[in-house]
Amino acid sequence: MPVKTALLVLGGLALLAASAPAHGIDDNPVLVVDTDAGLDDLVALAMTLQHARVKLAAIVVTEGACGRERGVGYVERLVDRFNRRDVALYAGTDGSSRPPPPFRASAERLVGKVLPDPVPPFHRAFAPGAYGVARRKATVLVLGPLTSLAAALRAEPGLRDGIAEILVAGPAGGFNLSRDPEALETVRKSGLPIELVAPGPAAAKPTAWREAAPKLGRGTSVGEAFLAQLLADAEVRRHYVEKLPVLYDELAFLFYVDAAPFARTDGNGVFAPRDRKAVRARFAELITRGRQRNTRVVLADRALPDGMLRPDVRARREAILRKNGEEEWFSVLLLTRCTSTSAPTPSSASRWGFARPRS
Ligand SMILES: [Ca+2]
Repeated sequence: MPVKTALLVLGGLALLAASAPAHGIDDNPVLVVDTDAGLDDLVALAMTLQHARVKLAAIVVTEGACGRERGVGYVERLVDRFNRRDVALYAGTDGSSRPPPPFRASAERLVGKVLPDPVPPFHRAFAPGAYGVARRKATVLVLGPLTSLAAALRAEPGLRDGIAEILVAGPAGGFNLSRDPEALETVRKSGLPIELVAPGPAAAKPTAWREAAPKLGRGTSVGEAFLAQLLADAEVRRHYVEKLPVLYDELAFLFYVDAAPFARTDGNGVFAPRDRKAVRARFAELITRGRQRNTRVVLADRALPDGMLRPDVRARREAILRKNGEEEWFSVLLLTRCTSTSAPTPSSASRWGFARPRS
């Protein structure tokens, strides 16, 4: 990144440093992910797609690690695997005339290896409205270059009113910010809060992953099965673990879910993980907990309103979730008649029935 651009970035971010992080899946549950479909993007998306409480409204696939057309086809395969066609999937803008980065050919080949077979296209053409979510402000989680987000803000400046904040994976000089300096300038000038989530020593992947796929949980979530498949391929493992020895795009999603294991690294809105153990535990939790199968079963993927449960069952639910998790609670739900006949009230219906208490 040219020095002048870097200074502009830091200058812009310094203005935001005084404000506390505004994000969080509880206070702002609508999320839009902008991705360039690298291997780390796929892992971050796997955690996002299977999370029971994240309201993922849209995914935009911008050129970067992968080209736009190839990338959006790859993300279609991933979204289909998680059976999340309820999420609006958009191709990014074709506004970038930059030559491909030197690692594109290998990124496209390796990403293609770990995904399921191609599916008939279902993505939408690029539209600025991808970042605009009706009624609620969105957090935009940027895992690739800012090209599409900037194009949307140029085309529809009013979009900024619908965006609560922008979280970008990577440090100020990282690929996602330096790939398209003009886009960075547009986003910076929008005045929207920007926070960067940068890797550091605490983001190191376990060296054991170089040898074999880790056993992180019971192997029952779609996300864990996907990670295991990804790391079962020696060539992919070499790239994902040795060439990229730290969590990168995945960190931004970890930060979105819970900023506690992160600390501000300076006065410029850049956060980095401060506790390796906490980061690994959160990563394991997010990849292993969530969607258990890729077909919908009754209420499996929906929050159950408190109003549908008798008070004693609500207390029992909390105890089960604390002790044995969502899978156990769902089994109990299927086997027991525990719903009441009273209709949920609007306020109770808006709450997360399956929410696990935040620790
Ligand atoms: Ca990326």
